Amino acid sequence: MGFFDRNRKALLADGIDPARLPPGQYRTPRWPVLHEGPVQQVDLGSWTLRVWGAVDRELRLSYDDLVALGEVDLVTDLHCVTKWSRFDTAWRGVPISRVLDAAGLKPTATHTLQHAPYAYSTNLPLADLLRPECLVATSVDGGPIPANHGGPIRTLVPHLYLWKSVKWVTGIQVLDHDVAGYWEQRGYHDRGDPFLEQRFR
Ligand SMILES: Nc1nc2c(c(=O)[nH]1)N[C@H]1C(S)=C(S)[C@@H](COP(=O)(O)O)O[C@H]1N2
Ligand SMILES: [Mo]
Repeated sequence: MGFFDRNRKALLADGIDPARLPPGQYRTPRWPVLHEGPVQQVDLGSWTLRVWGAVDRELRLSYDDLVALGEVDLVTDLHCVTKWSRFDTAWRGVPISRVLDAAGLKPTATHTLQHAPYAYSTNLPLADLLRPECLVATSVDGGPIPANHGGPIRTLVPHLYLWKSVKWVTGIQVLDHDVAGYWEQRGYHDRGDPFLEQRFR
């Protein structure tokens, strides 16, 4: 029996439905840290989220503006393209759909680019970010998001590989066409559904 089969048996033994583990992934209780460039030290008091592009009103939300849009809690599994999955991570945050509603989407809006310092970006069809489980996250596992995991504020796009969830997020750009992000320019898949193993193009 190979490594991945043993991992599925271990899930069953823990009473977890192995169907939650996408193909080619293994479960880890750890939470690895992965990113390009240095860990960003972001001060919540001066943090802003810029929302611009194919919207009715460009926004620059402070942390208080963001939280005023209303937070939700959810528990999700994380899947990294480097093959680890972390189950049952508890998040709080503002649904990205509420942020985009506040900006007002133009009828031409079809795609998005999320932005972060150090030229990190990732693109997605608008429909993916509008899913209710996609958050501008403000807390994880009952506390602040650690800086090395993209805190104090990162996005969470849990139905896709984790490179689509942006640490230290600074902006969401709404577009009327698709523009490849940082990893997508380097051969990663445009969408990245872990259950379809959309790792690379
Ligand atoms: N700003 C920023 N966000 C990023 C990245 C990055 O390099 N910079 N890397 C992505 C990748 S490839 C992964 S796997 C996850 C890792 O998140 P974690 O370190 O919290 O596990 O962050 C994603 N978001
Ligand atoms: Mo990744």
